[in-house]
Amino acid sequence: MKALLLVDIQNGFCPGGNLAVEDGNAVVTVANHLIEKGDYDLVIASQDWHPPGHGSFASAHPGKAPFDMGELAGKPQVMWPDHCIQNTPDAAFHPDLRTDAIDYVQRKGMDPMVDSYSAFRDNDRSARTGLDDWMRAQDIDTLDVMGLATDFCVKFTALDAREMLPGVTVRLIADGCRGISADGVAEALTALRQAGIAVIDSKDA
Ligand code: VGL
Ligand code: ZN
Repeated sequence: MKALLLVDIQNGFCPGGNLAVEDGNAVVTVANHLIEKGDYDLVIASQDWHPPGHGSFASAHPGKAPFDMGELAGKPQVMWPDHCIQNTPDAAFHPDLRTDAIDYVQRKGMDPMVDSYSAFRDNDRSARTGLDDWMRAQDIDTLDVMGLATDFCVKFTALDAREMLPGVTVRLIADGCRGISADGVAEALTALRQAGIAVIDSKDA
């Protein structure tokens, strides 16, 4: 089975959203094109889904501003603007995304005391979301990952897929991703390649 994993293609990470990624909405066209080409047996989407007052929000830390470094449960944590709060438009998938084609949605980031960039497990690597079990049951041999943001949720989702799904070919669709910082994107691509993840263009998917 060939699967497409769409990471956090939500209003919050698109222009106008609370944690907007430059040109983030451009990934919607790439996702829809891949879906419409029809080569994927399964389409999976992750959704950042935070409770109000989540511990990754700068607003939950007196004296901190968005994008400062801070701490959460004793570990270094980027202080994000309030974003993707459950059941708000910011957390909804981009309205143009072909959500009708999504077979499975994995929400993440619900625990107020730990962030979850990866769709597979929390940043402290303890609590798993269950996506790995679900994927294993589907007999997936190729997993193509794309979405937002390259340097955070896409990176950690793809790295966890590589580590937690041995035997599955994991590929990153580079033109289907946009990132928060240029340096972060360059580092992410290096880390992904080092982990054995092919970085490809959507036309070669
Ligand atoms: C993300 C920061 C905080 C992402 C989610 O989707 O990349 N980044 N929450
Ligand atoms: Zn988040």
